Amino acid sequence: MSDLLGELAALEAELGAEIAQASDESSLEAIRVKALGQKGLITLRLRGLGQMDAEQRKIAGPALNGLRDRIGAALSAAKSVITARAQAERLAAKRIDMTLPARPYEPGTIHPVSQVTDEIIEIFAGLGFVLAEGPDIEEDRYNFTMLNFPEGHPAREMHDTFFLDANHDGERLLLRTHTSPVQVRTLLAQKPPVRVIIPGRTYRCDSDQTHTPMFHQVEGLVIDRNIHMGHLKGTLEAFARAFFEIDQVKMRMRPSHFPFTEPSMEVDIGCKRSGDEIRIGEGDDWLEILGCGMVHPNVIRNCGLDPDEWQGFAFGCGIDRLAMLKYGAPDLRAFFDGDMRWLKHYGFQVFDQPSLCGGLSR
Ligand code: 2NM
Repeated sequence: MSDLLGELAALEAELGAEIAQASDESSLEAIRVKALGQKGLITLRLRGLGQMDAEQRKIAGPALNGLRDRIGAALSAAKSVITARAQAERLAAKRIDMTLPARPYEPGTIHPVSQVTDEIIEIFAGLGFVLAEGPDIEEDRYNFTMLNFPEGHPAREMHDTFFLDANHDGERLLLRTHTSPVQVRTLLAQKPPVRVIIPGRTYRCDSDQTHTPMFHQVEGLVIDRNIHMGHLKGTLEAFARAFFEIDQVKMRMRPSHFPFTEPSMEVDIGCKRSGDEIRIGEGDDWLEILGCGMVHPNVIRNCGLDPDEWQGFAFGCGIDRLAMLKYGAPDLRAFFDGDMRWLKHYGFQVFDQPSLCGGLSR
C-alpha cells in the first residue's frame, strides 16, 4: 500500500513538473490525455480500485480521487494562464497608434443623374408635389394593362420589354419600361387630390449611341377636380424655368400619342444650336424635352375613380438626357461606365445639395 502511495506521489510530482513546463494549449491537452484520458495513468489506476479489497480501497480511493482532482485543477489553472498570455500577446501585436493622422483618401462624387434627380424633386416639391417610388420589377397589369395599353400593343413586345421567366402561377413579371406603374399604385392607394413626382430606373431592350438598356425617367401626375391643360402648361413652364435657371423659356406643344393620355403632347423648348453646343433660352431652334397629356379616362376608371369627377395631367421625361443637356456631358454611355476619371470630372461634391433658395446648381 505504501508502495502505491509513493508511486502516486512520484506521479504527481512528474505531472506537476510537466504542467509547469507546458507553454501552449496543445501540450497541456497532451498532459491531460496522458493523465486523465480514457487510458490515462490516473484513469487506469482508478479502474483498478474494483479489484482491491475493502481495506486497500479505503486508502487508495481517496488518494487517487485527490490526485485526479489536484491534477485537473492544475491543468485548468495552467490553461487560464496560457490563454491570458496568448490574448495579451495578440493585443500587443495589434496595438495601433491613435495619434497617427488619417491616411489621405479620395472623396467620392455625386453622379450627375443623382444630382439632376435631386434638382427635379426639389423643383416639384416647391410646386406641392410629393415624392413617390415603386419597384423596378413590375407586374404586367401595372406596367401596361391598367395604363390602357391594349393587348398586343407594340410597346409590350419582347423587343422592348425585359420579361422575367414565368413564375409558378404562369405570371410573367417584367422590368418596368417606365415609372408610370407607380402612378397606378399611388392612385390605388390614396384618394385624390394627388400630386406626385416619380423618378426612377426604367428598362428597355434597346442599346445604341443614344439608348442604354437601363435609363432614368421622371414622371409627374396630378389628379384633382377641374384640372385642365392650362395647369399642365403652367406647371411645365415653371419647371423648365427653374431647371434651366433662365427667366423666360419659349415652349411649344405638338400633338402626339400615348396610350395613357388623351390628348397627348410632346413639348419642345426654344434653343440655339451651334455645332455640338445647345443653348437653352435663346435662338429659333426647338429641342424636345418631354411628353405629356391629360390622363386617359380609362386609366382613371381602371384606378377605381369616376373620370367625370376626377381629371388630371401627367408628364414624363428622361433624366439622363436632361443631365447631358444641363451639364454638357456628351456621351450617354459614359454615364454608366463607372469610370472614376469621368465621375471626378462630371460628379458633384457631396455638400452641393440643390435647393430652390440657394440656386439649384450655383
Ligand atoms: C409620359 C408622357 C405622357 C404618363 C401618364 C401617366 C398615368 F399614369 F397617369 F397614366 N403617367 N405618366 C405620361 C404621359 C408619361 O412620358 C413620356
